[in-house]
Parts: sequence; C-alpha cells; structure tokens
Amino acid sequence: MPEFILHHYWPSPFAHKVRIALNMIGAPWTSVEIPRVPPKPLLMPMTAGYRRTPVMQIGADIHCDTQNIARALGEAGYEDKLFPGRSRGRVMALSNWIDAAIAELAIRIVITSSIGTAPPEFIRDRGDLYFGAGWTEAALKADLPAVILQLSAQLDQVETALSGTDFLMGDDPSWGDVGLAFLAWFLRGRWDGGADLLAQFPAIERVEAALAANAIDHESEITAEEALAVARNATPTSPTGIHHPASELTAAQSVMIRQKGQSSDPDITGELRYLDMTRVSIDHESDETGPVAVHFPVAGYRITAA
Ligand SMILES: N[C@@H](CCC(=O)N[C@@H](CS)C(=O)NCC(=O)O)C(=O)O
Repeated sequence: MPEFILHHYWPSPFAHKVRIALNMIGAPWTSVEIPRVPPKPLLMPMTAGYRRTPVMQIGADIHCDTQNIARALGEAGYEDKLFPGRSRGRVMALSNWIDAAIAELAIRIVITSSIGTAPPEFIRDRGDLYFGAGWTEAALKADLPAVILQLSAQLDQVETALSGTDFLMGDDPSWGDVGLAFLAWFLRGRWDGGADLLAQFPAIERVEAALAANAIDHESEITAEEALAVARNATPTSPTGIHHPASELTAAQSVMIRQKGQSSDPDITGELRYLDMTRVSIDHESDETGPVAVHFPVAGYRITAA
C-alpha cells in the first residue's frame, strides 16, 4: 500500500473526515501539520495554490478535496472497505449530498457562534471563504435560528435513513457514514448547542461514536519540509489523458480550476494532465517539489481553458 501523508491541522473537520476514513479502513498514515490560515508557504508549492484542508499526498501525487481523496483511497486498494457491497455510486451521491446540505449549515452555525471568541482575522478569513463577498457578522447572527431549523430538518432525514440499520449502507460502515460522523464530531465539539441537538438523533450519535472516537491514531509525523522532499524525490504515478467524450479540453493545455460559488479561494492553474467524468488532474512544478500531479474532483469546481 502507498504511504499516505495527510496535510492537516487537528481541529479541521474536513481533515477529521479523512482521519476517520483512514482509521476505519485500517490504513496507516503520516501526519503533517499545516497552518489554519494562510500563508501556507510549505503547502502551496505542492498544491498549485489550493489552500484548503486537508490535502493528501502520495509521493508526487497530491490529492485535494475530500471527495477526491475518497476516490484515491479506493484506488489504492481500499474500495471494498470504503464502499462495501459495490456501493460507490450510492455512497458518493449520498456523501456529496451530506456535504452540500449539512456541512454548509454546520459550518455556518459554528462560525456564527464563534464570533466574539475566535480571533477576528480567523472569522474574516472563513467568512470570505464560505459566504462570499458582502457577508456581515450581523446577518450571520440574525440568520442563526433559521439555519438551526434547516440543519435539524436535514439531520432528521438522515436519522430516518438510519432506522433499522447500523450504518447508511447496512451492516458495515462506509464513506457515507464517515461524512456524517465528522459533522457530528464538529457540531458537538465546536458549538455549545451541538450536544443538545445531537441528543435528538440517537442513530447519528451511534454512527459518530462508532467512527469518530479513535480517528486520531496515526503512524508517524513528519515536517512540511520533509513532505516537500518526499514529493521532490518521487515522480507522479497517476494516469494521463482525456477520458471525457463531451469535453473540448485537450491534454497539456493550460487550465484554470476555480471553486464553484462565491469564495475567496485562489484560482488554480496548471497543464491539464488527466480528465474523466469525476476527476481533473494538472501537472505542476515548483522549486520545492519538482514536478507533481495535483488532483481535484470535477464536481464542485469550474474547469476552463486558462
Ligand atoms: N470541499 C472541501 C472543503 C474543505 C474545507 O473547506 N476545509 C476547511 C477546513 S475544515 C478549510 O479549508 N478551511 C480553510 C483552511 O484550512 O485554510 C473538501 O471536501 O475537502
């Protein structure tokens, strides 16, 4: 099995999603701690400018976004453990829905409730990242009760989906349950109303208890400089070529990858290495890493000629 190097910080909920998955499937991993806010000078040379957390490195292949990281873990030999019973399509659809419908609300609630306690520069950074230009603290606070109602409605649907079954796909946990467990962990740990709300959803709490608790176990720790050296001493092993009949993009053309929706995320540019229905990869090079391949999911990103 390849060495998985996770670039993350411990309080990051999306990083916890991947930590839960790695522990659930029994894959050893190496931890690299990165800053919670930019600048991230030892990460960005590797990611072509992608700044979010987590990033998973396998040699000189750099996987961005948890939906793409799930695919990479499946390809690395953990398909059956992440998607039991050939459930990948159903699980990915469900987990995309959980990210869109529940994660967005949970993030909104946690950020809103940390106004006044978290450092103002952290709130500013996350506000610009998640809520687009023009957001205000006052509007976030005014919306909070309505957002909590939205969240409860979505959690209630998931609770119903879990009735009579241990996990979303049946007896065995999947990437879909991982997507639920990290959000419960996040709401409980970072919002003072989290525990009371979750108490209304015992099946979700069961999934959280089964998966989220031991998710910090890891094999080793290295510095960001050492991770850059790992990339420098490796070459990308991921495939190349355009495998998308409806795309006019061509191999090696310069492309821009932009987060969909309003956000302060920087644009990412590179030479198109690979495209299929669900993944886009670019070739990128920096002094610190030499040539690397950087991978993103197609869903949720706008990919255009640069
Ligand atoms: N769609 C992304 C979302 C990742 C995300 O928003 N992560 C948060 C941390 S939990 C983040 O990047 N915050 C800003 C930062 O770390 O600089 C994924 O699934 O990986």
